[in-house]
Amino acid sequence: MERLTIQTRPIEGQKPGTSGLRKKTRTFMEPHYLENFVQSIWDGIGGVAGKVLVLGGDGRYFGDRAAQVILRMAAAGGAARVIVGQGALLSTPAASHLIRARGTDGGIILSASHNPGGPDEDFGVKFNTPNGGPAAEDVTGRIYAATRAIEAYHILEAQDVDLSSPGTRDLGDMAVEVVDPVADYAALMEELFDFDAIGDLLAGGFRVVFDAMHAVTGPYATEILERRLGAAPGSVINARPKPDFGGGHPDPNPVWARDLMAAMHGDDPPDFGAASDGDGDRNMIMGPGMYVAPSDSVAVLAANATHAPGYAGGLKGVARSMPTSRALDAVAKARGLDCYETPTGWKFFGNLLDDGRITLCGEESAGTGSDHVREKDGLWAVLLWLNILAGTGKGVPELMADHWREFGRNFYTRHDFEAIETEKAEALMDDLRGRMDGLPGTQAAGRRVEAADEFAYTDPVDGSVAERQGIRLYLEGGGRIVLRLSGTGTQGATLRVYLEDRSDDPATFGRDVQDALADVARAAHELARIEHHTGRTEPDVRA
Ligand code: G16
Repeated sequence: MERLTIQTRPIEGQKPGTSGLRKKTRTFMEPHYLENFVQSIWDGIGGVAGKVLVLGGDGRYFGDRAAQVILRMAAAGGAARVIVGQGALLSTPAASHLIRARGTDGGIILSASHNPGGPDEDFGVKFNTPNGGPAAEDVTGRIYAATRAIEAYHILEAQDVDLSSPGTRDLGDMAVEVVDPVADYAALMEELFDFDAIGDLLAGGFRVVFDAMHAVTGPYATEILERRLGAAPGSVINARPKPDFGGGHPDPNPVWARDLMAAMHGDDPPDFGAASDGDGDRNMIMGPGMYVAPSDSVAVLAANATHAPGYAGGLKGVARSMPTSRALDAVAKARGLDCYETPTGWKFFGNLLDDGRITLCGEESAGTGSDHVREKDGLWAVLLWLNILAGTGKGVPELMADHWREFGRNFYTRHDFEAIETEKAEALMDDLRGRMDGLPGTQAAGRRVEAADEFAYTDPVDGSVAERQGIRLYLEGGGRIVLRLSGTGTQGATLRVYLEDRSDDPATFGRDVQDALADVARAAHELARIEHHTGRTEPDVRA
């Protein structure tokens, strides 16, 4: 087998975003595009000679081809071993677990998360470090620098490696170890949760539905929920992973998880509903006729986690991304826990988890997780919910009602304005930034602005600083508006407007969320001059 050195040149735009490099699949399929980025990962981490890596992805279109290229490039770089999920499949949390459990030097995850898949849709490549978490800013910075200086990449000339069944194969001098993608992850879940209690709940007639959205969690959920916990066969729907996710967006929210919404809002709904996304790290939780907002979900999990054996000793602390609602802060305050506020991006939780400052964390974007891995984890959240429902004997609506009575309610929604011209989106942010200092004391939509700032984060563990992480406008009475531009889109810019309001009055807890936040939304439009800059009056998505 010959080791080829291919001359190349830097390709524009290979800067990793919120979570790795995400682009149109056709962009990744262009000559040298994938190879340039993979070589830059190797160069950014000081080479792969002698190293052990993990490789897998969410099964989207082009993932199988990309995996073969990456294996040949790892072999050419002198890697000792690559551990690959069978069929090149690994959910993001399962990859994080394997990276940690096998003591490896990191891994590559092939996914564009909740974005659709297919030749005209999205693809992504992300490097995770030996702690199992997404590479931190210093590492992604070195990778990006390497993409701008690259002159050549190295690849082995070889046939495809058989990834269709477990076993170890040679690729030049490198070992390719193909593993069952589910086994180790399922064993970890059995350590953390009381499978007997959950099994008893299900045996007692408690019905669940889990929508895998034709994405990677199908095999994981079928094994854990149906085979190990005894949920009725067919409880996992859309269970077979497909390269185009069956033509849908594998995004677990009320807009895209249509089958789940139909089941939970239909006649005789199941007691509990959930969905996960393309790569298995996000989650959506529902009760009969009821959607649980991700910001509420992380607060409920923090308040009740001790029902699960893995958290019976209590939590060290908690964290949320800045735009996530402050429902979690209310729990932390009542329980005497430290609560950290980080920029958007799971990578920012890594140091807090590694340093033992927090046990549990979550984000408004449907991500929740704990120190068991270094990624957010969709099925983990589902199992913790089930463990809590089994432990408390409550249903989802009852648990939520009790939670709001104890901690108050943070009404919360996110309005997304998608595919805006990048210059216009940046002009909006620049304009608001320029006017920010003059806003406190002014009124918008009948609400007084109390404070305004732009979020910057200093990591308490390593002192690294992340600036310009979103503009915050605080309103009198506990309201808050946050504006930032998404770092995961592949087309133009997405303006995210996060709206929150607080109530301690039980008479309001049943209000419709969009209604409850209508004046905060109007204030956001006025203060940020959204129509003036973008021409838009309505968001594309209300999450
Ligand atoms: C990624 C990050 C999350 C972030 C989300 C949305 O999730 O890991 O931390 O909240 O993107 O980011 P943005 O608002 O910049 O689009 P995922 O599930 O897409 O990997």
